Amino acid sequence: MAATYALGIDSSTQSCSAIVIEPVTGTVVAEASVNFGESLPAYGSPNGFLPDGENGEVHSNPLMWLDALEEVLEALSKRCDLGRVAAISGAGQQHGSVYLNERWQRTLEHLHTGESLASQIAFCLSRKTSPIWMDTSTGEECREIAHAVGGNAVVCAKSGSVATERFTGPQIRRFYKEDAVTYEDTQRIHLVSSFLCSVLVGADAPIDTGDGAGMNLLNLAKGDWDPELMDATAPGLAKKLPPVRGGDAVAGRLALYFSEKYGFGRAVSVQVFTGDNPSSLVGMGASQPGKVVISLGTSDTFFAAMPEPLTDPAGFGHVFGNPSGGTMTLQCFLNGSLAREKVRDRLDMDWDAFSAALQSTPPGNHGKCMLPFFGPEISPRLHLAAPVLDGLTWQDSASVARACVEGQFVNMKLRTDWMQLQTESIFLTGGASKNEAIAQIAADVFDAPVRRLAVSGSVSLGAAIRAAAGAGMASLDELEAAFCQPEPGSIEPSPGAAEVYVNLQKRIAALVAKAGK
Ligand code: XUL
Repeated sequence: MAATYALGIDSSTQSCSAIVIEPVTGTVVAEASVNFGESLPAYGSPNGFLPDGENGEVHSNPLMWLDALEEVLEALSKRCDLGRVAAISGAGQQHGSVYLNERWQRTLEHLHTGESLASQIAFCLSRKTSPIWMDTSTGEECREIAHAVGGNAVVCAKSGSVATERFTGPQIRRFYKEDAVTYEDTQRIHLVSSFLCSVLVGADAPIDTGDGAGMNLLNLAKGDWDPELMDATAPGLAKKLPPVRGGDAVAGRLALYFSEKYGFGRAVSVQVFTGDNPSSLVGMGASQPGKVVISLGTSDTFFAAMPEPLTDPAGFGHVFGNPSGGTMTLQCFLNGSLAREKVRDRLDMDWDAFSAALQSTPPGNHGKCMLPFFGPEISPRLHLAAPVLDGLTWQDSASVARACVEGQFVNMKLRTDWMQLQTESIFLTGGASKNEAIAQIAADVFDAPVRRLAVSGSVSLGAAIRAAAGAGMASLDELEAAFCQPEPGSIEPSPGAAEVYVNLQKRIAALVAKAGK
């Protein structure tokens, strides 16, 4: 049988998922997912990371990611003929790092099916656990890195983001300061994405510009490591980092281990892996400028392909490489679903009542508004004990519900204006995107039609699409047309809403300025 399939892998915070697509027929052949907490309880990580980290530390065991990868491939091999896979790519949760010793390269070259990947790679870890994106322990290291290069404006202009706690550079610096001897013994530092890609090709894989930009180490304009940022981070770092490549680079051929164990062919091309957000951009069909993706999850994220490589003068947003070329932007809002849920609970409503409240109140809410932050927020950086209500009391429940959602989207609009995007349509995804009333407010605030995608796993789909496009199985446009179609119908902005929200933007900006004093 001809090799007509492409495989995409997504190693995320809580699970490893994969999808096999057949570009020529536009079909999804098979899918599988393994939840770390449920399927691999021995790792003691019910939510995908080791609980009870101190001082903001959040770590995971990288061997768990390997065991999950094997379980996913095992499940897929029972659902389809993996011998028909021609190309593979993947994505990892961003920012997380894996520390490897001098045995790494040799072990990769000699992977054998007599033992699992995890038991062979275990001896290669110089640091047993990996800090992941939820880790906030590096405030001091961020300040030190920024100071060393002349301030955060310099870090941002070079790397696309100010020194950021969860980013890999500050995490590496903290490790170096805490344990200089083990840092010295570390020969290679990989991201989650490049670690898994290396294992698949049985050789050290590059880091792509999409995921590499989440490290505060990559010079975005040059597409390569920045010597000054590396020096500010830790000594001898240049030797410990793999090379950087664009998202279209091929990392190598799939290692024999996988052919022997799971039935893959002998000539499978593996394209360099990327971060989960860059991969999702592709999976959502938004890799060209014009479409904006808003993902409403535990935290809300806003991302889009960028026409120009700008950076956020306020220092809250990020710029990453776009796996399809150029750059993409990402802005993360901590107060997403958790804030909506807190308001709903305080109003003693279920989601139906919450939606009815949104529908019974007009755009602009008669001037009643809210800064809907419970605890820390990173866009903008504020730490409020409770939301700020303006012209509103908690008794006015329908208006409170609207003020919460309007406050979130208006803040999102304010925080993303620096991107200078010409938004033709907004693609809404994530749990809350199904809520019609919430989607309507997004359309009104951004004055753009909102569409929703049928895609569930946009990260793994993006990886499969990249693999297929990279191997020349179809063009990116053809793949997006076949696999990334929005659900029929769009939600149009309400007439006159745009003017109302211009005023609300001024009010919310004033509340933010006051709260920041
Ligand atoms: C992005 C970020 C998260 C992780 C995990 O900057 O920290 O979205 O990529 O999904």
